[in-house]
Amino acid sequence: MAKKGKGSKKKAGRKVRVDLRKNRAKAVRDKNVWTRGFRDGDIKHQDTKNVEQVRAKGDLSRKRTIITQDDGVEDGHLREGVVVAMRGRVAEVDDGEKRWVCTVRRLLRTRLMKERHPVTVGDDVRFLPVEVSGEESRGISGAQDLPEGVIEVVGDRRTMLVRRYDRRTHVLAANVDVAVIVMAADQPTLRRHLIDRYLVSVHQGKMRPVVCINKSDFDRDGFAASVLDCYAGLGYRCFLTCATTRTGLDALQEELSGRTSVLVGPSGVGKSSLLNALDAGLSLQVGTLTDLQRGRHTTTTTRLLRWAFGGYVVDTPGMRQFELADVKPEELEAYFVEFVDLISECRFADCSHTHEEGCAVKTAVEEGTIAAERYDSYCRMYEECSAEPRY
Ligand SMILES: Nc1nc2c(ncn2[C@@H]2O[C@H](COP(=O)(O)OP(=O)(O)OP(=O)(O)O)[C@@H](O)[C@H]2O)c(=O)[nH]1
Ligand SMILES: [Mg+2]
Ligand SMILES: [Zn+2]
Repeated sequence: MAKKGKGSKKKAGRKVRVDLRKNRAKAVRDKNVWTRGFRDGDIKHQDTKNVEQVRAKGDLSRKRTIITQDDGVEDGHLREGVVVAMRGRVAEVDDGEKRWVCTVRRLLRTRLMKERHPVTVGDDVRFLPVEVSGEESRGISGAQDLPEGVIEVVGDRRTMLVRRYDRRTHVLAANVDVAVIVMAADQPTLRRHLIDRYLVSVHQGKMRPVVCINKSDFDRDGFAASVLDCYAGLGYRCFLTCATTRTGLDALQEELSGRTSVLVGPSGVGKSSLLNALDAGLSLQVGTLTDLQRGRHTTTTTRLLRWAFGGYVVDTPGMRQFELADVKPEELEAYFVEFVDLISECRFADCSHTHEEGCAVKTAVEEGTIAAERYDSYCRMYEECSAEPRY
C-alpha cells in the first residue's frame, strides 16, 4: 500500500502475542491516579448473584495481539491511562496527572477495526506523547490546548457494551462492571421490550445488569412498579426512582458506590438527572421537555466520571433504538435467565423455542411461569438475530 509522502524510514509494526501486564515495562504513572480504581476493576464487589450464572456461549473474542513498534521507541516513554471520552476518532485519555488528547496508531486502528473493537471509553491504553512518537502534532486538542499523544496499545477488556449502529459494531463502553438500564415510567413511554434488549446486550458483554425505572412520579397506575416486579422476580436488582423528589436514590447509590457502572437507556429518561441527583458535583447538562418532544439528545458524548462517594460511572447519550450486535440466534436462550433451567427439558436438543413441538419454554409460557412479554421479546430478537447478515 502506498504511503503518502513521509518516506520509508519508519518500519511497520510487528504483531506479537503478549501478556500485557507481565511483559511490558511499567509505564510512568502518578500515585494518585484517579482512574486507578477503575483499572483495577470491581475487586471489592465480586459478589455473585444468580443472574450472573447465565451461560455465555457467544463470548466476545478478546485478543491479546498487539502491535509493537520497531522504530526505537522505548517502553519507558509509554504512559498509561484510561479513555474517559471519545470525540470521533480522538480519545481523551486521563493518566492521573492530566488529560491528553490521543489519536490511535494507524496500524493498531486498522487491526482494532477489523476485530470490530475500536477504542472506546473505559479502555486501558498505553500511549506515547507526540514528541516521542515520531508523529507530528495535529492540533487535535482545539480550544482546550491539551497535550497530544498516540495510543500504541489497548489493554484486554474485562467487559464491553456493544450495539449495532449504522451496520457497524459500536462499542459503547469497556471495563465497566454494572450496567444500569434506565427507563422512565412515562415521558418517554416505558417499553418493556427495550429493557429485554438491553438485558441481552449486558449479559453478552459480561456486565451485571440493574434495572432502574425513573420518573416514578409519573407512575400513577403502578404499571412501572409491576414491570419492575417482573424483573425483580427474575433475580435482577431493580430500582424505582425519581430524580426530582429523590425517591429511591439512597438504594441506588448504595448499589453504585465503589463500583464502575454505565447508565444506558433512551434519551430523556433522566440518566444525567440521576447522576446529578446522586452527586451534585458532576453538574451534567440535562434536557428540557422541548428537547424530549423534538427528539433532541442532551448528552452527546459518552463520558467516564468519578463519583464523589467512590467508584466510577459512564454517562451515555440516549439511544432510541438498540440493535444487538454479533448475537447469534442460538446464543439468545442463555441470556434469558428464566429459560436456562428449562432448556434441557425441550424434546429437541437444538430447540429454538419458537415453533417446535415439546418445547419446555413454550409450555412454561402457556402455564404462565414465563411472562408472555418476555417470551415475545425473545421471539422478536430471535428472528432479528437470524436475519442479521454475518459480516
Ligand atoms: N418528572 C420527572 N422528570 C424528570 C425526572 N428525572 C429527570 N427528569 C426530567 O427529564 C428530562 C430529561 O432528563 P435528562 O437527565 O437530560 O435525560 P437523559 O436520559 O440524560 O437524556 P439524554 O442525555 O438525551 O440521553 C429533564 O427535563 C429532567 O428534568 C424525574 O424523576 N421525574
Ligand atoms: Mg443525558
Ligand atoms: Zn424449546
